[in-house]
Amino acid sequence: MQIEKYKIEEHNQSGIKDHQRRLDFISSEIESSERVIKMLVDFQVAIPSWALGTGGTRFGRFSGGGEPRSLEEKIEDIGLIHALNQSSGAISLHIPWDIPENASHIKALASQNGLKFDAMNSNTFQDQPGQEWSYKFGSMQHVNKSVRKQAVDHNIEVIKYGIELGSESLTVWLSDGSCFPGQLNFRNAFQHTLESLQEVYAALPEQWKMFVEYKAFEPNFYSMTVGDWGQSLLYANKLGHKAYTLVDLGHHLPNANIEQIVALLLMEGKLGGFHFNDSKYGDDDLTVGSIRPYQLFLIFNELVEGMDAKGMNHTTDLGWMIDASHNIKDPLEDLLQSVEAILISYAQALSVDRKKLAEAQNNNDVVMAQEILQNAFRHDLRPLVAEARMRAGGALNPVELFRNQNVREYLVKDRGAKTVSTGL
Ligand code: LRH
Ligand code: MN
Repeated sequence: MQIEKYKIEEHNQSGIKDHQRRLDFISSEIESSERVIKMLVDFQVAIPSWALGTGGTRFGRFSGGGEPRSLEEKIEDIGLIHALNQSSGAISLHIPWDIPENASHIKALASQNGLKFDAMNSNTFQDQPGQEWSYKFGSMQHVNKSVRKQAVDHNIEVIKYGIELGSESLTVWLSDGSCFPGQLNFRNAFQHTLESLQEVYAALPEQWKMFVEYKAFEPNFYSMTVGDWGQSLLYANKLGHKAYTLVDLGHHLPNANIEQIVALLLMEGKLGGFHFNDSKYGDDDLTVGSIRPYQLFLIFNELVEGMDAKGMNHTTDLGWMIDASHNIKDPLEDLLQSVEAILISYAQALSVDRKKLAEAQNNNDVVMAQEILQNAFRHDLRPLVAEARMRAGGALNPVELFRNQNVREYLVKDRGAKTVSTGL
């Protein structure tokens, strides 16, 4: 389903007076509003191809209907999100859930929808029909060389699909690990995994990046072979300059200080990108900013400070991707809310008075340092995000327009109430 440009303009016209009033107020409050708006316009977040349907848990899955039945329909849905917010101009594919049977056709359809291909994702955490070797006891860590080779070959195949689509990065998340003490020799598992990743690394085209995604637990519940940022950094350092760590916000042990991890990985030049989501307990894959918006702001505060310290380009030098699963919300509304939360936190981080903060830090003025940070966090910068969206041709209020246009009703009528899309 397409949303015509005039529908978006009509929607913006009906909300322009209130928007302008709010924009004028916040622009009078913070002096950098124009700079922030310009940087928001350029900031793009990749949408995961595996999160356009209804997710579920082992206890149940409650389909919302109208889910995409093919990669083509997934690209249309992401195209619709991008038409509404002009901040979702990339799709991150998961193989084999979304194999581009006809890559040139898929590439053309994506560019018609203003989309490019971000990181490709491999999958050695499920056994595919007819697969020779099972990944029950792991993939790249496996004691059996044939299983490791199967996993390496799969990742090289994923790179091939990515090259055809114009992607320039591969995310490797390994579910490998153990569920019981004694099950695994940790050193052998690490060495096997490193050797396997080195074979995949050797197949990367010159300008490509490899993102090594870590996770503290699930589906293994005693050890994970890429279990935390330290292990991921160990692999990335041993692999070479094309290898980086990937931070999925839901992959940490309770109360981990993620913003400090981000600051150090950035300092080391080994932070590759993010899987944004939110969580209260485990890898809950909830809407970004829905549980801990202050943590998200603190992460972007370290990102802006650290990237500027290294002269990095905010838009292109890191992988900005969402990784979420929608158990009860409409997947498209959930993704619209997630992108909004990311842009709000980025805007708040851009509005931090860095000079004053550095002064407070150098004077051990703890109170003032907190005042400066929370002042930025407590500013309602949604009018800046809306203004950036409108200037880029998007809607002032994407979720409102999505609903006014009865998009889900239309998709259910067009695709059916029981369609199931591939993915989580
Ligand atoms: C693992 C993970 C990984 C994906 C999968 C869909 O929890 O975050 O990034 O491959 O979710
Ligand atoms: Mn992830």
